Amino acid sequence: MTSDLLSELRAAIGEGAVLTDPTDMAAYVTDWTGSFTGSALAVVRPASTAEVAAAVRLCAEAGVGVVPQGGNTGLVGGGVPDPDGSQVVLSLGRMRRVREVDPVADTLVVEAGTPLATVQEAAAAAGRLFPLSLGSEGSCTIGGTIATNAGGTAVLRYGMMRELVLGLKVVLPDGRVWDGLRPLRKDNTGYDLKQLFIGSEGTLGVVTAAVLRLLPATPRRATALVALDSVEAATTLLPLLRKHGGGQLTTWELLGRQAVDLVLTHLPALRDPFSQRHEWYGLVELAGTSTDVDERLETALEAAASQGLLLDAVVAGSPAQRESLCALREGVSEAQKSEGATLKHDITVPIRALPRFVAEVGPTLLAALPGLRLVTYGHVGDGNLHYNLSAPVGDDAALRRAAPTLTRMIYEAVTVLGGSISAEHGIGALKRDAAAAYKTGVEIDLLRAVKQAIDPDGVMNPRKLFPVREASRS
Ligand code: FAD
Ligand code: 2HG
Ligand code: ZN
Repeated sequence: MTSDLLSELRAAIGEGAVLTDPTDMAAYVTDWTGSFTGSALAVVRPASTAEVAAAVRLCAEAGVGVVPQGGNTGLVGGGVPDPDGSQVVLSLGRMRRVREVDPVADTLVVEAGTPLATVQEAAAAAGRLFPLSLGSEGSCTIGGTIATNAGGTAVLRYGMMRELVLGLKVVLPDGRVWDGLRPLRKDNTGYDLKQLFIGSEGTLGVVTAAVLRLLPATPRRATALVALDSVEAATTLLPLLRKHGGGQLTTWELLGRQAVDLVLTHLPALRDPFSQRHEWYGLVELAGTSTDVDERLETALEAAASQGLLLDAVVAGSPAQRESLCALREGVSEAQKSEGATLKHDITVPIRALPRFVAEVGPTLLAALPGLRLVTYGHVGDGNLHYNLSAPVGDDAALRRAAPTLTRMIYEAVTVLGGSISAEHGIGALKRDAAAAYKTGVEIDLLRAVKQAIDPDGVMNPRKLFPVREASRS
């Protein structure tokens, strides 16, 4: 049975596009965090939508689950197979072409396996901007950013991936193709089908191509790192930055002391730009076409200082200085990974509630596990914190033991404040049980109904997003 499927896959998409050797498959079965390692029946690497459709159809007929995978940078274990070796990983890695940039429609058509950075470069070469911006942009793919509805550091101005997609081509769980690859800004013909697939984490189909929106280029950037005494200062500053930013405010990010310390420890090329240590930092960026952004940033910082909201500020004086300031923020994931056991919480609450969340939850966690390190940072302008935990120095086991309790404390506080346990990374395998516990019965019924309608046999990404008991096939 299995060998029949493998022969049929080889016949459909080519001998070299079906990997079965464990060494060849190794990079596809472990996630970026190293927390999820699975085992696959095969890794298939189709080169076209027709080949994806053929592969999915064959797997569906054989009753084998399909795990779509892009750059494998996901942080919730959604793109790697289960450990039982029963699933096929479908990598989009060979579908990496920017097919068209249309200056009239202001759109870009791209294959799903194309790295995000390639799309940013193609937009820039055409004098336009594709604004999605993530630390993983060199490796993550357009298909992955669509499947996770990725966010990043420019959401404040441009929204998440959902707001940047106009059309999609998707291979459905039975191998049929939905061709919605249209550049239309207006299409009120019923449910917006593409939005169902955006953020569906590979559980409804395989995205093979997309039409993306382009925006005006913003070559001039004004960037500063500011020192703050509290999270409240960061949330209080937001309306002020917005007011003075005049629509050009793009980024407002928070960095806690522990996050900065980890970056300075593990990325030794980076320096603390301040002579004094501070508890909190904000990274602010305005982007536009002229020196107006510099003037606006200066005015905003002066206004903030006059209201006593800033302890200090460093304004980037050159592109290289901007890179170093941004690297302090972008480097946290990598630095924390190098520090040992990590427990990630990608949470969001209404922005006004962020100071209360941080003030109330931190002490309860530290009481539960003395020595715990609170690595708090993230997209404060969106109300989204990466409320990550690092083990007490030298005691990874303690964090592992306490993990369920600590996570429960955090998610309960998030729920009380009307927030969400996943702001941008998704549910995947990491949060599938938690998601079921923290969503309402009505929400779960609706999610199940959508899954059942589109993938009744449970072919796509089994045991992800939904709790294990709901999976109907391996
Ligand atoms: P993968 O990891 O391969 O897959 C992710 C999910 O999408 C899986 O469920 C998979 O099955 C599904 N999938 C992948 N491709 C397809 C497809 N073509 N069709 C259907 N389903 C598919 N995320 C943010 O939102 N904001 C950030 O700021 C951010 N920063 C990051 C920084 C670092 C250093 C790292 C390592 C990760 C970061 N991420 C961030 C998380 C990650 O990069 C994003 O979730 C990204 O969108 C994943 O893209 P990928 O191509 O790597 O997808
Ligand atoms: C970021 O904003 C990413 O840097 C990654 O979303 C967060 O590693 C993390 O927990
Ligand atoms: Zn993030």
